[in-house]
Amino acid sequence: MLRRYREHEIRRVWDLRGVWDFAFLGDREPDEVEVAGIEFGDRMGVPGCFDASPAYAGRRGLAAYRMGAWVPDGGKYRLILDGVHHWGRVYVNGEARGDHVGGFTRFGVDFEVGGAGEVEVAVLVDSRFDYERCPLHLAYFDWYHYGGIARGVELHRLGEVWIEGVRVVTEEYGGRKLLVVVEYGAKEGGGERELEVSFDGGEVIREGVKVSEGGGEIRRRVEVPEAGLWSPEQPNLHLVGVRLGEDDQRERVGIRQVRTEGQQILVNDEPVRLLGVNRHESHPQIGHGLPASMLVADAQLVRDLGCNFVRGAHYPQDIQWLDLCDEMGFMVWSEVLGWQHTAEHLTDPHFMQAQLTNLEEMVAAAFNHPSVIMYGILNESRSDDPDCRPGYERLLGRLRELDSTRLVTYTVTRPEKDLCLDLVDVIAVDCYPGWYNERPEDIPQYLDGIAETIDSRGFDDKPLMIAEIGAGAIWGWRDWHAGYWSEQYQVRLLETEMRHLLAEDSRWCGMTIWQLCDCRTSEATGRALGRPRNFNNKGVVDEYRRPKMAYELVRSYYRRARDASKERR
Ligand code: ADA
Repeated sequence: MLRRYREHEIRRVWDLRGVWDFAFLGDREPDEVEVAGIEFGDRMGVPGCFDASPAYAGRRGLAAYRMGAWVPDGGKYRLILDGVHHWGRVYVNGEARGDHVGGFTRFGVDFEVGGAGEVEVAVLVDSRFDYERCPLHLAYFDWYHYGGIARGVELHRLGEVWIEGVRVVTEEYGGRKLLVVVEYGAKEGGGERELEVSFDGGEVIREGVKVSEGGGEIRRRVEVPEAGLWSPEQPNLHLVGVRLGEDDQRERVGIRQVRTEGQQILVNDEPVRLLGVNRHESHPQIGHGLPASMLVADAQLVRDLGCNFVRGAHYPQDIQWLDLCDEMGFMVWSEVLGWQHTAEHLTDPHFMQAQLTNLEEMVAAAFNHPSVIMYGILNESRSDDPDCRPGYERLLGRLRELDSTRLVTYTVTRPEKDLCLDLVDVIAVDCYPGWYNERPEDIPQYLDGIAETIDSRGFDDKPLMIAEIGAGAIWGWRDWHAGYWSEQYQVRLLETEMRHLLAEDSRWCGMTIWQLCDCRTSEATGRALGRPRNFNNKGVVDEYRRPKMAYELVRSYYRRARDASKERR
């Protein structure tokens, strides 16, 4: 999807972004809609979010998108959609081809055509909250769930045998030993195809392989002694190319190892201190579908702030964003969609299945991105409730099964009674001292108290970080009282917190400020009343990325901390 490198040199791919036909259908049920009967009286940009446009601002409901795609010959095709908010059903020539739940992950639908011509692609998009249909997006979450086709759409021509995906695993970073796993699909089996693997353009494997009917997996080991390693300071990247018969795929990868040792996180055996921000992928005029220019602008802000770490809160972020993180040397926490769930959800098989699918889709997208060093689940859910523990075990266990090369974590809000800390590699605490609780002057003791609690519970052998901390400030609101919502109060809290958490001898291995940018939040009354302007105002820049007073403060603390760790090396 408009990556920073060409994913295919042989496979034919058509970019379907542009202006599509659009109809807002409101409260209609998707099962009752006849696609052929829809009157497409309007148009909408793809990617984009219809409710971020003035004409449909704030409207939730069912919407329909349509476009005509040209196919040059008969055969098998795949439509790939990178983000449909938040439930979607895809039709090709009037026939439903597949549904998808959850807005922030890729899915595809396959179809066959008899010959060259135009095919009608239609997508029903539902942004209403409906637990039965889509338990991943719920009304009470603290962000605005925009609706629409928010990320790119592509059409791929597939042959008799096609590559489903390529995963490149660093097996031994010192020896530059890689495992290349090629998943493929095949209409028929028994045939032989040529497999070619290249590294930075140079052939490393060429051989014949038998393909199995329906598909299968090919695993090959390669050694690339000359390759540079990926690290936050030197983010070297390499292109791994795979050709299987008439199909091909390229992946841009980094060779590195992530692990923990005692209280430290190590990248290539070097301790790293995480200096980060939480990032929502949201903009009031664009919704969730940020164009390349905005992604780059956000990445430049992260770099300018001196950060080396970003938490993708609270869902898998755009693949193009991960590409930027890879090349700019940011470490990333990639998170499964979720927010403050209780046992009611975690014991519900319907919810758990949706979580597992979302998790699998996230891992598939993140796998070859060296920037992603850890995965997170279930933001601020009830990990202190014994009824929730099986859910945590299941999701974290599945993450480890799918990808054992990364760390796993979740955010802890009740450190004294949390019941799942043994399941994670990194203990990550969310707290808002001086904002929701405690007095500003008590912040250092409060933070020390959390660390002592964790350690005294026997987890002093694990890295401990702050995943969220911060304060709200309305851009431009400066006041002699320097109280709540003023830019000065945000500065006061962040300064106290950063000074303490980033101290040389700190127990904390990192921190992520809540948050990089202000973001629109849920329209639900309870939430709106506690959030001036209906925004979560804890950004160090506002929703238009205009800096608040806190920006300079954060920048100076993070830059100093980075310089200090460079000196130590
Ligand atoms: C929580 C949550 C964030 C945000 C934050 C806040 O920690 O994870 O999404 O809601 O609180 O602003 O209070």
